Amino acid sequence: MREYKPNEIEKKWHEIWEEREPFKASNKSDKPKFYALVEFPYPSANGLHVGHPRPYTALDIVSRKRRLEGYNVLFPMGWDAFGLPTENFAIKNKIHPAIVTEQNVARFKAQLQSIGFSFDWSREINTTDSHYYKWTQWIFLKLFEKGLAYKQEMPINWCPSCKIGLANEEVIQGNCERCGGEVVRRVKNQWMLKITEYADRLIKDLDTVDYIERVKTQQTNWIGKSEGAEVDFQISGKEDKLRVFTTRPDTLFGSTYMVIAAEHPLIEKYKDEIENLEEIKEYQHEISKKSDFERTELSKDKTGVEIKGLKAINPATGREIPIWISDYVLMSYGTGAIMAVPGHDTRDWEFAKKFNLPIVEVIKGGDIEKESYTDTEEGIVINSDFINGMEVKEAKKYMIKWLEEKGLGTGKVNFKLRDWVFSRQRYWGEPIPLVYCDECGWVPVPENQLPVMLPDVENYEPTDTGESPLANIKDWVETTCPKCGGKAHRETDTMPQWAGSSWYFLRYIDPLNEEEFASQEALEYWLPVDWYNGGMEHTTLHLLYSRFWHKFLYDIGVVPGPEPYAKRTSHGMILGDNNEKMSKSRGNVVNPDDIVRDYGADTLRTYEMFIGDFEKSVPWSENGVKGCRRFLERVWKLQDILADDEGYTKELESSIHKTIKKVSEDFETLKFNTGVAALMSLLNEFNDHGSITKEDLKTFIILLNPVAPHITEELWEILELEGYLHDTTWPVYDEEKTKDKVIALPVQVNGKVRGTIEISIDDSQDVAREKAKADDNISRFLEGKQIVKEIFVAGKIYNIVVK
Ligand code: ANZ
Ligand code: ZN
Repeated sequence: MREYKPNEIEKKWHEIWEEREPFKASNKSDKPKFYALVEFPYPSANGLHVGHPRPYTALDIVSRKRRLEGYNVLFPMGWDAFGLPTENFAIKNKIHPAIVTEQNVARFKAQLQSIGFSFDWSREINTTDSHYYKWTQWIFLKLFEKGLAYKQEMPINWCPSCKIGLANEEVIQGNCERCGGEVVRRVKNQWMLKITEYADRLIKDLDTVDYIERVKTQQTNWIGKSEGAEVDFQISGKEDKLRVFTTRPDTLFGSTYMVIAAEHPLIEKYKDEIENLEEIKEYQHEISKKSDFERTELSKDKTGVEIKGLKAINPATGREIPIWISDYVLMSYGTGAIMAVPGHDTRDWEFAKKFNLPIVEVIKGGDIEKESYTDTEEGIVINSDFINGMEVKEAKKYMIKWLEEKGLGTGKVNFKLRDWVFSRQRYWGEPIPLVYCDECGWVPVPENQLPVMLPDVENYEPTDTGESPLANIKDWVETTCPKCGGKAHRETDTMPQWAGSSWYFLRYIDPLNEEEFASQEALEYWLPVDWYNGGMEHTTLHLLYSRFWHKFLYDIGVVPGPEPYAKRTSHGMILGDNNEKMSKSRGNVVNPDDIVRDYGADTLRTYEMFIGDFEKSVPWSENGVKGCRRFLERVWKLQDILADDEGYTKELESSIHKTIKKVSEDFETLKFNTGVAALMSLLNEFNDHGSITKEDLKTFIILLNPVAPHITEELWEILELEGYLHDTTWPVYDEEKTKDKVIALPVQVNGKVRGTIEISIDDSQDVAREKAKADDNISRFLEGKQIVKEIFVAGKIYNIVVK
């Protein structure tokens, strides 16, 4: 027997696969289809780390299994290559971002190929390829045409160090997601996409897809649907009303003061009448530096200033109440003003305690001296005139009706979700295909002139004015209006990194199509994606954005269904061996290249799956890697115990059927670790048994193949099995044979165990009696005696009392 040399074997099989193309998907096939998708990587300068292969191996296993089960499988890969890190790296090292991208892609691709993933490389895509971004621009134009892209002065999150506007989602606890630096607010004219128009459907349609629960919950919370009412509070002695949004109209009688956001226009309007304008201005200035996140942090000490000289009237009680400003009320949500109900809202309660404002109990059940009572399920309304005694739920409805009848307010649904800031003032992104004409306004570049190519420039460094570097390229910017032929200039902002990934799964379906982003026929065949696995960190960004774009494409009739992904699962992170997140700065990054070189790709893959529960974060361990290598060595040595005859090993039959069942099920239910463990224990049984048939070994290597494809293909060849493993079929099990049927049942005679009988668990007491009588040891105690009592517990014990 040869030595197990993974590097040689793996290289050999990569060549065979490249030559034979067993993983190539066909757009015309009679087979059932299966579309497996993993998130395409951003090709950074760092290369892969061992976290990347975890989800890739998982869906590679599913894809390989499906092919053996007779499916036409699409399992593609590509590059999400626009974006800041590449641009920043390019600037720092004075290399064009396109060249940086090319180098990084080459490195990533070589790494992925060395691990032996069964991607259909003939469908490789790259978001920075103009043949690709032509269609990203095309989709943007469709959005623009339908009024879903608009330009607006926006206070945006500005990262002074990256010199870029960030979407809310890219600001993590007040800091830039990319560089970690502090984010400030700045007003900028930005392209926006109206994702809010799809908010309701984005929640509702989650019922139609098979996503793991935490993904559904996170998306639902992020979209944040709130049902309640808008209520008008008259400003005492003035024409104006102050409108609030509340989810608790049932507590209106308990509103003892109001709070408006610091930016609320009411302040500017009544500046001459506000007695403490100076104090208010000072407060406004103080909090203008803070992000929304900091302002609304629950734990923080409440601050605020009363607006002296203005009062509002509670429409339910008719009483005058004070108006305050505080940072805990945001201008960007609801109406930018609230009715404060300190008895039943935590933040209002803390604020009222601090500034000595009255607290009125209007829902029974708590102790509002100690804390606000916020339970909405149990409470009964009190101190509230005509709604006293009602349950909260009923009172809400009643109050909305009352407000509407009196013309004081209306029922209202609000969403936390904001429109998507779609402009970036950077170079390395898709140009926004619009031109501005003084006569015609914003005019789309005609479809037949797409793509609007990203111009080649000398200097793509960001400008301090916050304009995109494209603004400096005069002969690119200056153009003619497609509508009137007059002078016009191009939009110089580019799209955010999320643009290309919002529809990439569609392009894989028909990647070379020059006429359409994909042919209708191919889309009909492949969609929806059957299984999409990706990181939890993409739940509220990429996953939501791509669902939004897909719904839009569905609405304009260019994709066949309203949801892109039938199923979504997610993996846990791989941590450093010290249990910390892997990162360059912590120095605990493991490079898969090293593992492949020292142990082989099959060992890497096996360990990636065996490391632990797929859905949980787990620390890397070099010892674990070694254990998996030893397992594969033992698999290799199974050749040694191959029985000469082709005989059938009855003893192993049940174990084999059980393992087929276990592995088949585990690979479908994210239990890759226990699937591998089942193969390890079958291997132990083989060795305990001392010999195995070719047939049993064949079954074993097919089951192991999706996890460790190289060693198993090689063993297939060594065993001189027919054709190639990748052309064979997945084994089926016989449910009957997976059951532990025959057991050894202990038999007692007058309280003493006298022997055991081999009996099936389904057998009756009569069968047990016959077997006991037939057993030499037991029958000795029965002969010449009379059976007076029997206790038969199937599968456990058979007790006979004789006289
Ligand atoms: C009165 C009230 C009584 C409220 C009560 C809550 C409990 P969600 O569920 O997140 O939508 N609110 C409204 N606009 C706000 C803004 N711009 N900034 C900060 N807070 C705002 O929350 C809606 C509730 O948050 C609203 O209902 C309002 O307070 C507050 F017992 O109104 B409530
Ligand atoms: Zn014009």
